Amino acid sequence: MRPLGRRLATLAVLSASLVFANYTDPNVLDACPGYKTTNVHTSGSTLTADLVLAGEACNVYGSDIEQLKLEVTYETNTRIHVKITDPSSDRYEVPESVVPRPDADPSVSSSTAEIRFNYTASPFAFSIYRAATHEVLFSTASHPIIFEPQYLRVKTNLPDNANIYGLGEHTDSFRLPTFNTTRTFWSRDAYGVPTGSNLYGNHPIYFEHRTTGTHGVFLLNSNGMDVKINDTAGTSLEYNVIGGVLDFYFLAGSTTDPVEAARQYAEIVGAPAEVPYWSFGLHQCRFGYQNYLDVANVIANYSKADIPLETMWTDIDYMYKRRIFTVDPDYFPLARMREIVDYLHSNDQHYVLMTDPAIAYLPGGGYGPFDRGTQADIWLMAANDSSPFLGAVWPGVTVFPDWFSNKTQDYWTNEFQLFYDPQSGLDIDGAWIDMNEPSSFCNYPCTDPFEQAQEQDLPPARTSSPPDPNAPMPWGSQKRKRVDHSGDDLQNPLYAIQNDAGSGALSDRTAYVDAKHANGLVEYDTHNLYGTMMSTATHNAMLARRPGLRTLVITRSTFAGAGAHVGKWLGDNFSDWDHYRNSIAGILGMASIFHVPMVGADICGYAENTTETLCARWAMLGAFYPFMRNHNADTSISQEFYLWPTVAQAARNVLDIRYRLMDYIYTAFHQAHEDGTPVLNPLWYKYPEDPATFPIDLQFFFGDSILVSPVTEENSTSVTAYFPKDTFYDFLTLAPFEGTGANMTLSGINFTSIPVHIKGGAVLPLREKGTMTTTQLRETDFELVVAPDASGEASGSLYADDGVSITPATSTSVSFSYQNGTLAVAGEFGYSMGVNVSRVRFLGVVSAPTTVKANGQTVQSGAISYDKDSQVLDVTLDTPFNEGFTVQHS
Ligand code: MIG
Repeated sequence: MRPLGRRLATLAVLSASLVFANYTDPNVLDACPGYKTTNVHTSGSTLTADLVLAGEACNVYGSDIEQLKLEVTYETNTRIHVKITDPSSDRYEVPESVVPRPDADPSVSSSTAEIRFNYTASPFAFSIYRAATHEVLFSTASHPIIFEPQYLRVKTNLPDNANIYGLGEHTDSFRLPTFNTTRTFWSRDAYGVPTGSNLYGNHPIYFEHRTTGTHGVFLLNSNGMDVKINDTAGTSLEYNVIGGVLDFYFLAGSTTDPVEAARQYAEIVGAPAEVPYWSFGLHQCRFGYQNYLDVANVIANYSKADIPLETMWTDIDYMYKRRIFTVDPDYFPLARMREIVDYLHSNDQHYVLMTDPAIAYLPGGGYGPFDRGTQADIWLMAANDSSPFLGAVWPGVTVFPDWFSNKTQDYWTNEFQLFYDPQSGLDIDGAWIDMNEPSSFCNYPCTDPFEQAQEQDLPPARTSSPPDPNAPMPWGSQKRKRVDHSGDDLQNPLYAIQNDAGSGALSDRTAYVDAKHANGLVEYDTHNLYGTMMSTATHNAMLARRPGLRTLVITRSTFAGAGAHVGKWLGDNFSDWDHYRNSIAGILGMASIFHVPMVGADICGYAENTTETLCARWAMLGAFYPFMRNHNADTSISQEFYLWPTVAQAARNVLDIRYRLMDYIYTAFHQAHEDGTPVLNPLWYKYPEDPATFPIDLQFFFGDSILVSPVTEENSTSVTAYFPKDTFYDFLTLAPFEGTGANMTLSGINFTSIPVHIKGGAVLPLREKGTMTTTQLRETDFELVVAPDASGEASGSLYADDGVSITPATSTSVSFSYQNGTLAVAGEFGYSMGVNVSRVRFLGVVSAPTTVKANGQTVQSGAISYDKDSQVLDVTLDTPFNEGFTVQHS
């Protein structure tokens, strides 16, 4: 029988609009027969059954598969795995090598689990509900499952106005709209990161929050898909997937703490990798530094402006004809580049270079990276499987490494060793990987004249002649002064996902869907994994260069699980206020849901020209991105922070705050690595019963307790922000600030300040002051800020280690607790921090103390100061931070 799609296509000649209306008409899909359940077996934690087509096939986008296999496993008390496959064929599944499956706990059964699976036999429909309350979380009732070679459909009913988060990467609101919303999953080079569009990465997980709890649903599938959320005939969420299998993980989350859903998701995709301490410093980058002197001048200028620059970056400009693993001998000569790296390293600064996946196709051209890859036979192959797949990227015509080949890691590691050799090459500290959707400028061979030009092996357009190869470096022979500051139709499946690349075809501007990978895989299925696989390979290559040391790899394209290896930036935004604002939802998605917490947007904006006020505001917002990098497009005006007085001052002010908080956020990253606790929190994670917090995505928590409420409008010096009913403290004055559970307007916020509040209930280990490098910062004393909640209590923790080792020989874990006027500091001090606790600052102290004791001994009055306006009691200690102690005031 001809598939309905084709039949409709014939009709389309008569009435196109009507036919396409039918495609999305839920009634057509809901009228499909679905399956009936037979052969049900249950044992311990599993249920298996056969699903047999329950009526005449509807063949919407291909032929309905007659019989399916259902497998339900209670994997943990909070996780149910529901898998539906076609036993008669070898369908693609996301390889274990890319996303290793989590272990199941054999002691778990359906009677212990917090969520349960229920089904109706005919037509087959299933639901997931909370055991304790019978609240239904997911239900396919009255929406038959459709399973065809290139079309899978599962649809669940949702509560009206459901609070759905996730399903990224996207630039939509953090809480997704529940009407007319399609989230498309298909990696693409998404210049301008438009809203409502598929972007670079794919994370098919959502959390749904209700006042009764938060749960998660993860569909482990890397094929192209549209997830539609609609409110016609009741709110619903529908998966439309063009391949693979239905591989769902349902997470119970929690009825009280939303963060549990995040922790449970980490059990599947892996908790985030720890990053080096230095990577929390400020990063400066741009596309369009013309030559090595430009780069050197930026380094020197940051130093002159007393703005702490931790890491310098260089984009593809350094390459010879934009070929990876080369330097331009005229503009970026190797010897001078090595000098820059040496200078940076001798000043405790760092260097990162870009590496793209696409490799210049230069047979017989003597280009080692191409020749060695050809020799090793590791290229992604064209559909004919006998010649490499060709695209057109920066160096002209290119081939692409196939990360599925078992020889590709060795190849990549070797290329990294050769080019980034500390002795003879460029000793980078981190890697930046771009264009790994993978992106291709045209569907090669290119037809458009502009695209044809890209195909040619041209040197980049340089706007100046080469610099003097022997020019003096701007820092002379001086070391930088340390300033004390801080079978299918792959091309055209009948169900067309809403890909925004080029004309919308799956192969547009990327590897063709019929390109062949090793192990018999095709791009059609694995496309969404390319960036993540390159990430892992790059992470491994960097580890091989510096065994045992953590590394910073920042990628553009990600799939679920990428954060266990690498961090990411949010790609090509614009220098405008919309992108400034929506960056918050972007980082929240990555850090609080997808577990890619080392994330940031291009500060001051990438494309087009920034302005002084936008850049000032963005420098300050960006100081609360976990990954803080100023980056800019080649045709945009320069935007280093020192270029405008206001921006420079804004940067100095906020970097002082960021650096003082560095051990706090480092501790949060360690915690995330241990158990998946997010390093950023949307407000509703902390106030799950307050519906006013559910849509908020212009404020967020940096770590558990730092509430950031940036100014969000151009030219404004005020912000109307929501303050939950709770006790807060102003980060700078430390004075109490009562949230009323309403919007409050903060005004008089000049262009060098940003509202930051401490949530009551926290003890923060802050460095005393910011410094010019993170190395200096680690030699700076701590002060403990005790910010009690309404009941007069507070707690916190500190984790410290050498900041670089994957498995540190020693570490320090300190816990702080405060109640009844007593701060108790206790812990394991295995790692010697070599600094003091200079003082303890008690906030919200309403009257001058009568006595203050440290370790039970009365503290002399000279060491105590109390300010009744700000209600801050300071107790100077100057005690080595290598053992526990108590401080008590009454
Ligand atoms: O086609 O390397 O998103 O950060 O500056 C553009 C040049 C390629 C895109 C990245 C951007 C980078 C640029 N790259």
